[in-house]
Amino acid sequence: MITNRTFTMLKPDSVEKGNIGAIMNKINAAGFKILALKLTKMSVLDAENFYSVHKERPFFNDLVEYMTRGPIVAAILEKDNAVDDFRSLIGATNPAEAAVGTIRNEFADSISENAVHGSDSDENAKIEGDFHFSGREVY
Ligand code: FUP
Repeated sequence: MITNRTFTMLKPDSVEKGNIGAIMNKINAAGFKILALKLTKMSVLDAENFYSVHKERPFFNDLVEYMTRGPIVAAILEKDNAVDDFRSLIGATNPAEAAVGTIRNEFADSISENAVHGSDSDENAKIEGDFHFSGREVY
């Protein structure tokens, strides 16, 4: 099991607001190495699959619409303790509860449009990275 990689998406609101560079700077400054990176757009089917764990939740349709309304930046990141350290860097799901200095505190407007995704386990980091990148896109 890979334990030093995580997967992130800079979500459509981050791209729309011109925050790609500022967020990537924080990721670099926190010591993450970029192993894979691209601007891409999720289809409705992609988003429904990616967030299938939430399919019974009341916010599911809004989440799929949000995640498919424009391009995202997808990346695989490497660092010791990557999954936990990256979730600390992005902060709580609800930006109103995200600690000062975290990415969601700085760049997210609401729980439904919260700027970035970070994998919640090593297993999901691998699944999510494989979902977005082929082997030849990972360095
Ligand atoms: P996180 O692991 O912090 O990305 O959060 P979750 O997996 O719990 O949620 C995934 C996405 O669902 C969030 F990024 C935004 C959306 N969501 C809502 O819109 N409302 C909620 O109450 C919870 C999550």
